[in-house]
Amino acid sequence: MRSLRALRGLRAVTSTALSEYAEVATRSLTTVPDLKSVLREKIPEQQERLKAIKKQYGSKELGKVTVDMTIGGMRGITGLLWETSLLDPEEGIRFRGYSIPELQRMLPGAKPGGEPLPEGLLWLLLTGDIPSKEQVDALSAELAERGKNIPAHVDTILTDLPPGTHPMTQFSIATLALQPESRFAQAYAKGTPKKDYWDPIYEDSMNLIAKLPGIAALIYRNTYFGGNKIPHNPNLDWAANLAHQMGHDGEEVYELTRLYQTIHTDHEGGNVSAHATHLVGSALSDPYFSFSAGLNGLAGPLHGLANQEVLRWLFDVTKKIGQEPTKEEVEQFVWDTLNSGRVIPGFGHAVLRKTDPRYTCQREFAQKHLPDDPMFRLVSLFYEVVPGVLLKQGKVKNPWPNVDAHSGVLLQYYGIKEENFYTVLFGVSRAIGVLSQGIWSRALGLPIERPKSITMDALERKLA
Ligand code: HAX
Repeated sequence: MRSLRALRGLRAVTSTALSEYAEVATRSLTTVPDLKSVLREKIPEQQERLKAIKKQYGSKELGKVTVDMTIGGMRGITGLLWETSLLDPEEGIRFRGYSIPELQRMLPGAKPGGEPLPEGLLWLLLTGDIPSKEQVDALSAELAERGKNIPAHVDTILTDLPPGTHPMTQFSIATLALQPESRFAQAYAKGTPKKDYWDPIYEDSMNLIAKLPGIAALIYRNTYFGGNKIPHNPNLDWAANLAHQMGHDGEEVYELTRLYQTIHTDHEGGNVSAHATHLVGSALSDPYFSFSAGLNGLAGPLHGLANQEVLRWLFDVTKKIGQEPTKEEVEQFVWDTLNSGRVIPGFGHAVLRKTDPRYTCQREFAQKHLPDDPMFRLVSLFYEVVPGVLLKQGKVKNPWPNVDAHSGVLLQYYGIKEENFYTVLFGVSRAIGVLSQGIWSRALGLPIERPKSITMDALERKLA
């Protein structure tokens, strides 16, 4: 079996080497088949599967669309094919069928029993297979190679931005500044046929994912440390390199970064960052354009920016009532926030109806590593109090905490105190999910997105 796999890998790697996009893959030749080879073998089968689904079920109904759904942000309309993950309102996210606790057990870590390496999740999202440690290590090495050089003009563009430019603005601009490197844009201009689109999209996506830790660290060091940069360490994995280049070293902060970067990757297709990336990519805009669009959506306070907002809100509490408020004081603070017309950041969700398992695994990390941290105790107190208040208020469909309610407190504990930067860390991770799906979208030949809109006039005419 092993030798058969090796032989298959050798054949696939040899054919990849002939491809015009394969320099990097050939540099990381290993005895196991590389990610692109494994993916290449899976694509025809999934193309046939989609064809069969269309043929057999193409005219069947998946559900009805009510006026409330149309007005309510297309809420609940099953209108997208998204292969990499699926969200269950009660259970939470499953990545290619695996829950977060399962992935914590099954995906290879930097050390046995450690947090999963996000490279392993990237492998899983692209192939549907749990990779071996050997495969993950080879992918880590490949990403390190692809990501080691950030073009100098990116730094120049970032440093020319006005002081105080939000890190998410910088992140989106930096992503677009890499667009001239797009292999897909070059291939399309040369007339590459549709069936081959996935290959340069794969190259762009992997190059972008590989460079994101360096880009994020560049923004971090420029914004908060006067541009004093820390070089990439080729011996560290992708996530540890992110923490390292930001200037935060140590096995625990590396472990947190690995967990953080794993759990924020994907949350099926309808959330704003995923959908925006998918939508823009469907016009055959390359991954630099489409991911930058996704980042612009992630920068909204109802989506990814909520992690920054949670921290500010917690600081507000400590400023107004001190580090150790009572339950009654917290309850009053929550009511005051609601009565002033604001949302409680980090609580609620458009799909979930239970505590987000991404919240739970961060809570478990805190219980293990920082049980006595005052900010963790405060977050725990909010976990006890907020759902009851939101239920009493009677508006929200889900009173439970989401992923953003916890992440900031963990980052603070390990010295990453600049809350304006938190959504960038989310964005680095989100690239793994949305770009993996982007590769599959092109491999499956998904068409340009074009839902129908309607005016109030037309709606009244139609339904009167
Ligand atoms: N605090 C106060 N009010 C809330 C609320 C919260 N945390 N969550 C929902 N509501 C309100 C809504 O604003 C809405 O009010 P109106 O009827 O006046 O418009 C009502 O409750 C019903 O909303 P819903 O159907 O329960 O929730 P939505 O699907 O409309 O919104 C949101 C989902 C996540 C945007 C919402 O819960 C929210 O604003 N939460 C706070 C911000 C936040 O944490 N965002 C991050 C979500 C996870 C994520 O994407 N991470 O990136």
